[in-house]
Amino acid sequence: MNTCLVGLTSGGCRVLKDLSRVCGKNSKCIYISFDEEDLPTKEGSLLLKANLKDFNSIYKLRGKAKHQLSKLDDLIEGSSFVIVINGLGCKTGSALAPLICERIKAKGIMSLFIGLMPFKFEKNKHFLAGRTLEYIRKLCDGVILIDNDELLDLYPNHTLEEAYSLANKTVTSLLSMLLHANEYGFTLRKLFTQVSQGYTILSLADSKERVEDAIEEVLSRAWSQVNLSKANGLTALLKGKVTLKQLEEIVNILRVQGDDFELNTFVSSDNSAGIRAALVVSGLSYTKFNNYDPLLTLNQLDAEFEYNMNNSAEGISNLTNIEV
Ligand SMILES: Nc1nc2c(ncn2[C@@H]2O[C@H](COP(=O)(O)OP(=O)(O)OP(=O)(O)O)[C@@H](O)[C@H]2O)c(=O)[nH]1
Ligand SMILES: [Mg+2]
Repeated sequence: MNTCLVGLTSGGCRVLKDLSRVCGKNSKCIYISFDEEDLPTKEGSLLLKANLKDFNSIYKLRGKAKHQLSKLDDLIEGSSFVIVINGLGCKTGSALAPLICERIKAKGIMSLFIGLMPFKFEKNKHFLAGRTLEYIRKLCDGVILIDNDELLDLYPNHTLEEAYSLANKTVTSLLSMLLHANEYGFTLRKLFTQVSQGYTILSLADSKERVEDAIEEVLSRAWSQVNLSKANGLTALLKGKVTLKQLEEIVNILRVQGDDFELNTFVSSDNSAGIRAALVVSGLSYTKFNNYDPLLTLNQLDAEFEYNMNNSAEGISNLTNIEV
């Protein structure tokens, strides 16, 4: 399969730069941004031009980008599979992601979108991230989401740059297992049959000494994002030394998280000390990110809120009945 990796704007380019160290030989890497500093190399990159005043509006940025993206067609020519990596919620990335995904779809190329979701303290980005995600979901064959709130838990005492750097290493080392899937007996076709249904989240654990701890951590993070029992696919990715006995235990632990899902584990043995684990949870119709777009939750009413409203409505009518 001819795989092409596309990194969009600051976050997407940063992750792709790390990923290119492990996957660059087998896959073509394309960096796209309005900001020259995001592009680690000139070769195969698309530096989009815009005026300073265009940065005030997503709509203007899209207008500027649209004409310049025809070059992307040449860059992805001959690819049978494109992976787009993008941090959602900021203006430039959210301006570009739908345009890029539309273009890939129009060419009939299979695509996987890997979205970095904003931190909980980046509340102002949630709405845009939620809306963009909904749209992208319809364009791409699969969507894998990485919740930046996990970084907050994993690296609370690091700076933002340090946390990005540490997390991006974990993300890329585990993504590389998916992208080199055939080496580990897991095919991209299998991955796609899982991620093409509903949403998929990728939950990470920091390097741990014991496999059991890594699995426990990754499970508790996944549960904090989604209801695992509603998933229809679980894939555990492990990097490090795992014995057969441990593998059996892991499968037993994962099996009881739900009742009717496809379970896959794949292990990449390496000599590094410690174990890295990630969990790909797929086939989800609902994740916490659905709440980022309040329009998607219009039919979910807060009973407590309604009760208070009714009470205060009574209060108001009582007040209007008071004669003065
Ligand atoms: N995991 C991870 N998330 C990142 C990284 N860089 C940015 N993000 C997240 O991605 C989202 C978008 O951020 P950026 O990629 O910096 O935004 P942008 O698309 O360049 O947009 P502008 O701010 O307009 O330049 C935010 O929620 C960030 O928290 C990164 O290296 N790793
Ligand atoms: Mg940027």
